[in-house]
Amino acid sequence: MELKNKRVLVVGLGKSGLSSALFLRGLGAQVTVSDTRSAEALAKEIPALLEAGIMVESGGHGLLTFRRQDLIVVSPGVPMDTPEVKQVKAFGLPVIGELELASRFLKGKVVAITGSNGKTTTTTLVGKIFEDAGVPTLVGGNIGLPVIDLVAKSTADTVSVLEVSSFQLETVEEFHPWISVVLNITPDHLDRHGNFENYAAAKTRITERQEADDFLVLNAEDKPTQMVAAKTRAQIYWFSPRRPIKQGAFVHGESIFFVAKEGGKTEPVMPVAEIALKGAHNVENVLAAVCAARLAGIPAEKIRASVAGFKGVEHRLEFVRLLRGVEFYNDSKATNVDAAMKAVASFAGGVHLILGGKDKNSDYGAMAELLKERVKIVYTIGSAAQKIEHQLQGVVKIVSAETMQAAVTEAAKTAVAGDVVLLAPACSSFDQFENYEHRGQVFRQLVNELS
Ligand code: UMA
Repeated sequence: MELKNKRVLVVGLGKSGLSSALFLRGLGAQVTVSDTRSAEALAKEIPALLEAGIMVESGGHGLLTFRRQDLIVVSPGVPMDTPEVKQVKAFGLPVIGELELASRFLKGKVVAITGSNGKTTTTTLVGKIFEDAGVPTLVGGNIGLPVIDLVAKSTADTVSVLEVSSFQLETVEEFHPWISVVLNITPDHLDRHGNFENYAAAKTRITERQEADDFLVLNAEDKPTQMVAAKTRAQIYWFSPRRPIKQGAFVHGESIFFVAKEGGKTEPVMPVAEIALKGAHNVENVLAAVCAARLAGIPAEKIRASVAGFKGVEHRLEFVRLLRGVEFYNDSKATNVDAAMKAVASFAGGVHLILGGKDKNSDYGAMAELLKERVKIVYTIGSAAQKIEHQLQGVVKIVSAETMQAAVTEAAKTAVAGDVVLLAPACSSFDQFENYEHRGQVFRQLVNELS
């Protein structure tokens, strides 16, 4: 892709936009960045951009700015139905995302991991298994490091393990993973994608460019991933925590097994009890990682050692503290109903659950049965609180806490030894926090300050 002297507009000046703009400028493109945030809000970013010779449009997107370009690169958080984006697409201007831009320059092989839940844990785990096995590995993507930042470090020998979101996949064209993993597809981001079908279709694009010598790893217990199977040319490997699989990874009895080829031998990988992570959903994440690692030729005994040594990722069912017999867990990354249910299901009962934040057009009623079974009290916070209270009325005792501080204080006061206080909010964080990491940090700090 020749970009020297080409006019390129980067839309959005978050992590992806900043890295993309500097990368494009480095290639000699004439770069403009456009962001809806004000110049004051962008005061930290603007000087470095101007210094590099990049033009900045702040405080909104101007249609004229969009029209005067050869290429538009959108950040993941910019919806494709943003009026200016829609218009220039209609004029036939090429519009791609940061992932697509990066994949045109990234050297080596790609392992791409998507799913509604578990992708950060699985990406981190796969990265660790590869690194432990001595594979030159880069880890990035939705996990927090734009893929464009990996380009300079990539070589023909590197494997880039990428967490990819539906937002990023929506705009791919030539993105071509060697191994793709779809962990699960459950309703999420319906505010952005409009409906579940569009969301699932975006996820399915992970395999669009895969060929017969590539691999696609799918969850045999998650129906929507079967739609992905119908759309691929790659070799499919399934995983299941419940039943034997002809080609892929599964749990049988107390152990994990892998079958490399249908009709081939079943090789033992490791006892389930050696997995250090909590929760049944993490067994699925491990099974997916086992498939990806075995397909990359990493021996079972090395995988076993890496998995056993993997203690998990911040903000994902992260153990914070034990206080007077009450355990506190931070699952701030549970930003949708399904993820929150998985977190709750990791505990036998006695849960004090902090729910709420910014609603994503979710149905909290879907949690009713599980909450009745395992949750003592729900503490609501944020702008979704009223909707949650309405949908869960009569299901479980609800305390309207409004803020994280009040929720933590109340839950700590009420919980008794053996109970669990769990932040698994089922909502995004943007009403009260900068992002889910910030929300998790605030929760952790409040918990650590309890006396
Ligand atoms: N903006 C506009 N116009 C718009 C919308 C946004 O100008 O119409 C601007 C905002 O004012 C802001 C910038 O765009 O300045 C933000 O861009 P962004 O939302 O794409 O944020 P980045 O910092 O680039 O982060 C993105 C991902 N964010 C989203 O997908 C929302 C990060 O995933 C990712 O880690 C990062 O790229 C690196 O790849 C976060 C996320 O929430 C963690 N992802 C979702 C999820 O996991 O559920 C998909």
